[in-house]
Amino acid sequence: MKLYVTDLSPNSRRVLAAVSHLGFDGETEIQKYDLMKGEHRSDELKAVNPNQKVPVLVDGDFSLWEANPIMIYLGERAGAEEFCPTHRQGRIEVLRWMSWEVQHFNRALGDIVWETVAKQAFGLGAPDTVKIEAGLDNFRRFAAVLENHLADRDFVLGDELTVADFAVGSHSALAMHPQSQVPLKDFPKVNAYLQRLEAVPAWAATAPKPRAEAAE
Ligand SMILES: N[C@@H](CCC(=O)N[C@@H](CS)C(=O)NCC(=O)O)C(=O)O
Repeated sequence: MKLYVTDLSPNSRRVLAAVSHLGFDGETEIQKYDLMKGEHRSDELKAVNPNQKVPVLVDGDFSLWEANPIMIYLGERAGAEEFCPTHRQGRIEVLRWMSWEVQHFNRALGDIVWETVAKQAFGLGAPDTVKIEAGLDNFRRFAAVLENHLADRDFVLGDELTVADFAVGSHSALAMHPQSQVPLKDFPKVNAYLQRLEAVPAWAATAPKPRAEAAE
């Protein structure tokens, strides 16, 4: 298999972590693009993803883009029933939390950390405080939902890690970054959940590196 990714990207991290968690490292070639250099605007990437975005997984003659379906594909390919349930309720729960994180929770987190962490890391100018405030309002609203949900479980679907956690927790490193301004201390169960995820070996192995190191 071949996986196209980039550094400092929660979408790339979740699929890299899934590859590692499911034991596919040995059979997966990783192609990294530097988005700041426009490397993803290549014909090679366009041939496998007309959006010219990463991540993309190519498995034989099947190319798949969008991070969450890639993780599910890998989970099913591995036959990892606990991590990626195929029974009706589990499957729908995964879909529910993936829809929620894309549309609400990580959209809010992404809006905040783009301004507070990523722009600086990429040298893209000063943070926009209006956008940060809007992101914080949304974050507080949806983090409260997750906080309540985690009152009696360690992970999103219960007490075991599933593919839904690599989706919901995908922004963990950026959210916990000292510059992020994300009010995790107001959501102790969400905070503990993100720490728990960071302790999962495959997740820890894909932690973002500082830009200089990542460029090596
Ligand atoms: N919904 C997509 C998002 C993919 C995405 O936005 N990727 C970013 C990197 S995190 C990208 O490739 N950006 C380059 C561009 O938009 O030109 C997914 O889940 O994979």
